[in-house]
Order: sequence, then structure tokens, then C-alpha cells
Amino acid sequence: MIWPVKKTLVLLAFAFVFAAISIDQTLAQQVSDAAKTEKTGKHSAALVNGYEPMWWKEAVVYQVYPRSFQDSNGDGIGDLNGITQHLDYLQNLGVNVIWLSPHYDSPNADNGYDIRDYRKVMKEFGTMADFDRMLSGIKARHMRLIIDLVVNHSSDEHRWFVESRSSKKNPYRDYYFWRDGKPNPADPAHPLPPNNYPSFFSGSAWQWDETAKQFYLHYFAVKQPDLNWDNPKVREDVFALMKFWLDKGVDGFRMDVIPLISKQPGLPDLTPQEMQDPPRLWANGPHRDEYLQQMNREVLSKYDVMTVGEAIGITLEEEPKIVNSDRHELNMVFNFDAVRVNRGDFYSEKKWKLPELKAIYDHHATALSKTDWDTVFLSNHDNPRLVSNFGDTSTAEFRVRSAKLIETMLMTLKGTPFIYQGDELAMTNYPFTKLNQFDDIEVKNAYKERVLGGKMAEAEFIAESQRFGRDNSRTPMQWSDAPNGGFTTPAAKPWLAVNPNYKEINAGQEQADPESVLHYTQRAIALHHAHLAFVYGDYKDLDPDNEQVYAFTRSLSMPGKPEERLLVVLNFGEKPVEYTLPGGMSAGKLVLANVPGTPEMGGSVLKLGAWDARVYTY
Ligand code: TEU
Ligand code: CA
Repeated sequence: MIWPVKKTLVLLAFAFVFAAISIDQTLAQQVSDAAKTEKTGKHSAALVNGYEPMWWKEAVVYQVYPRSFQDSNGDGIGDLNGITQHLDYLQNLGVNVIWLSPHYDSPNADNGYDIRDYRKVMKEFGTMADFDRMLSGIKARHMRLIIDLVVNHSSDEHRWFVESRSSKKNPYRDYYFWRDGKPNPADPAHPLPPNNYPSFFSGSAWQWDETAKQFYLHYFAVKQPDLNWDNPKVREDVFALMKFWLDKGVDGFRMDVIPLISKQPGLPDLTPQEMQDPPRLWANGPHRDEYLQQMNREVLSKYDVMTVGEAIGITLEEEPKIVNSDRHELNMVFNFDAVRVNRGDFYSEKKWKLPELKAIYDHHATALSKTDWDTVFLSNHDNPRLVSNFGDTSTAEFRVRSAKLIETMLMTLKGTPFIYQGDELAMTNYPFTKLNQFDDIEVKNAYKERVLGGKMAEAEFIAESQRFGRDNSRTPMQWSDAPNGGFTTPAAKPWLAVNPNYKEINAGQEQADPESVLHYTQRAIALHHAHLAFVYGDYKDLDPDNEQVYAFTRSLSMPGKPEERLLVVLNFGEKPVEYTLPGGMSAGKLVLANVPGTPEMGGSVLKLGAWDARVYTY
């Protein structure tokens, strides 16, 4: 008696599955028909101002550096359960996507950018069950998660490398780059590196290995050997681990130094000219696009994902090779022109003027076509704090205003905006005064090479590292005015010291103040979401040569809708100005301002105070 019922249920279930599949196929068919229409040049109603609408184009992304976000168990190290505790905070902020810096098993030579096991959660961060709980918490709040894919290199403690170094005959030998050294006439027992490649983290990019009696290549730390993507097995293994996480439900990847995966054939010495900027050459290996296309074909195209590559070494003109949708590689990349506008060699400061930054953004808006997509960001875990880098921290008032101005800019420029944890609080650089306050391998190695090598005075090195060192952005999140800023328990010792200004700058205080940077960031994000013009609209710089005011428009026409016209005016500095909009233009209704009491209507002459940021209709 019971069997027929069960059978019917089973059949019904099958019918549902088939119905679901056929609906999916119909949708997929529609999408591919739309794509075909686009290719044949016929007008497709699905496009918005020529762009194919995509969730990742409309998203605002928030980067979490797990080590420094929230410690939930009092060991002084941030963890996944700590992130889960703050998901409501992130949802309230209005961000759609979380980019999680590496959460994998790692000996932490470079804070997780050296991965020992790609399928395991870092012990200090928790367990896979914690990860799953975090992911479902993110989904339950209608947000998405992208994770960091670090596959140009692994840790030297990864099983592949352990095998690889064990013998020349090991099947994993070709997973990495092993080479004989050059003869060293002065000391025959110690050969010289195979070529003159420098490491990003000082010294040679080659490490002598006593077991293997050969050198291996490491663009980054000695503990980060470069994977050999020319070996098809490496690609297969990487694609499999990507699927492992995608099948768990993650929504895509931020890909660490991804253009570096295709090495120069034969690994010849850099010429003196190439030596000026090694990543330029390293990022343009002969198989880069082939490997990314294979990755897209075999993995990415099978999921609805967001992909963003760290485009180190790639010029803006070259970006479409990676991001043009017709090429089926990645959705977008990070270009460093803007964030490095004030940077000279290594951590040295370069004087810059506003027109240079505008020229970069103008270049972005013109160099990319309607089938490319862009990112907008001025901070991450490798750069100083946003407000310390581009704003003014000389007084509390200017810190708040300038941070709001920068948030306004990020949410209104063209491209998917990325913010970094603490930006929304206008957290600042740390007052580093001595070497032992730093944790970062980049600083420690550079100290050895530069200061101990006699190339630079210690005081100058510390001052530059205080200005640009990566640990500035890695100090723990300041949640409250409790000891340790609420990052960890009062008795614990955080892995990196909390900025002493946590008593004034913290989330609790900002939540209570409607005029805080936190509340303002929330409004700026909401504004971004409220106007498709900020996503798909045209960008026009109204006054490219003005050294004080950045004024631009975003406008969007869609069939059957009134044109969306928005005007952004930013006074970059403390000097007030009476600004006459160019071309007889008049500002209309105010939609966002960083100073309370700003008049509701604009006009053609705007009285701008220190660090005033305004968005109007026009
Ligand atoms: O960064 C690559 C990179 O561009 C850095 O070398 C950067 O130029 C430098 O640190 C700035 O001072 C990525 C990750 O974002 C970084 O955290 C890692 O250390 C690095 O790759 C190696 O994985
Ligand atoms: Ca912890």
C-alpha cells in the first residue's frame, strides 16, 4: 500500500525538478538570445545605456580582513564567528558583497596569503562549520560572499611543495619553478640565483634549497613559492579547489596578483629597463589570457559569480584583455593608478595635485568600453587608511568631513565601489614609531635590505612605513571605547595593537551620532543604490584643470523614464571657495551633503566650505 504513494511522490519530485530545469533553460535561452542580438548589432532592450545589467555591477563591496575584524574567543586574533556577529552591522551599512581576505589554513608568513591547504579553514579563524554558518548568515541577509583566491603561489608548507622539494623525480616537481644556479667562481659551493629577478618583499626572487640542491622561484616571500601554471596538472588542481568553494555557495573570487601566473619563457634576466618595473613584464606572460579563459570555460562560466583580479603590472589600456566580456576571462580588475597617485618608490611620498587624480578617473571612463567593467577603490589591506592617505586628519572635524567627501566620491564615480573595513568609521593610520611595532613581512624585509643594508636612515624608514606601511590598515577594527576597542576581550593581547584613538573613533560612538562618518557612509551607499545613473550612467568631468574642486556629472537615459542627471561637487581641501559651475550650469535639488544645514537648492554659484561634498540633481 505504501509503495505506490511513495512512487507518486518520487515521480512528482522528478516532475518538479524537470520543470525547474526547463524554466532555467528557457531563461538561459533568453539570455543567450539577448547576447546574440547584441552581437548582431540589433538593439537589445535588456541593455542599460549599452551595458548588460549584472548584479555585480550594481553591488557595493566591503572587504573584511578576518584577522583584524572581530575576535570572538579572546585569543587576540579575529575569526569567522567574529564576522558572523557583525553581519547585521554590514547589512545595515547597505553593502551587498563581502570580500573576505584569505581564510585558509596557513602558517601566516604573509597573513594567509601563503596557503598551506586550500580546502581547510585557518585554525585561528575557526572551523568549516563556522565558515558555513557565516556564509548562510550572509545569504540570509541577502548579501553575497567572494573569497580571496591566492594561486600565483602557495605556502612552502603546502603538500604540493613539500612533495616537490623532496626529489627531482617527484610527480609534483613541476608544480613549481626549480632551476640550477649560475656558477659562483668566488664561492663554488654556493651558486648564484638563476636570474636577476627581485622579490616584492626584498632580496632575490630565488631561494636556494638544500634538499633539492636547486633554487625555487618566489615573487613574494621565501615561504611563498610560485606555482607553475604551465603545468596542466596545476591548473586542474586549482580549478578543482575553486569548484570546491563555489559548490559550497560562495559567489566568486578576488584573485590575488592573477596576471602573474604566466611566467616568461626561459626566465631570462630582466634588462635594466625592465628592472625599473618588473611586474610590467611579469604580468604580461604569453599564456595569461589562455589560462584565464580556460578557468572561465571550465569553472567560472558554470556559476553565477563575481570575479575581480588584482591587476598588478597591467596598464589601463591593457585591462580590456582581461575584463572585456567577449573575451570570457574576469569581470573586472583593480587598477592601482588612483590609489598610488601619491606614491613614489616603495613607501616614499609623491606630491600630487587634484587634476592628476581626475585625469586618472577620466582615463578610466574613456579607456573602457561598454563591454568592459571597472572598479573604484582607494583602500585595501595593502594600503594606508583611506582618510590618512587622501583626506585630512589634522583635526577631528576635518577628518570627519574629508572622510565623508571621499566616501561620496567612491559611491558616485563609475565602477563597482569597494570599501575596506574601518573606512566607514574613518579609522586612521597607526602612530608607529619603531620597527618592533610592525608585524608585516614587507616592512621587516625592507628594513633589513634598506636600513641594515645602509641604504636609508632608520628614522626615515620608520616615517615612510608609518605613512604607507600595510599594517596601518591591518590594526584591529574599533568597535567600541572598551579596552582593546571591543576587538577582543579586555585581558587579551591583540595580534597587532589597536590604534590608541579607539576611544574617540569607534563604531559604538558613531552609531549613536547621526552625523557620524558611519551614518554618512550608509547614506552614500543608499544613494548609490537609489540611482542606476551611478552604476550605468555616463561620467563627465566638468572642470578637469581645477586644482581645488572636483565637479562631475553622472547621467542616464532609459526608455520610458525621465533622464537621471546627478551632479557631484567636491571641495578637496580646507580652503572655502565660491565655486561657479562651468558652462552656465545650475545645480538643482540637493540629494546628499556632508555638512548639516547645506541649502536645499543649488544654483550656479556654490559656496563651498572646507571639504564640502555635495550631490545635486541638475
Ligand atoms: O598584493 C600584491 C601586491 O601588489 C603587493 O605586493 C603590494 O604591491 C605591496 O604589498 C604594497 O605595499 C597581494 C596581496 O594583496 C598582498 O597582501 C600579498 O602580500 C601579496 O599579494 C602576495 O600574496
Ligand atoms: Ca579569535
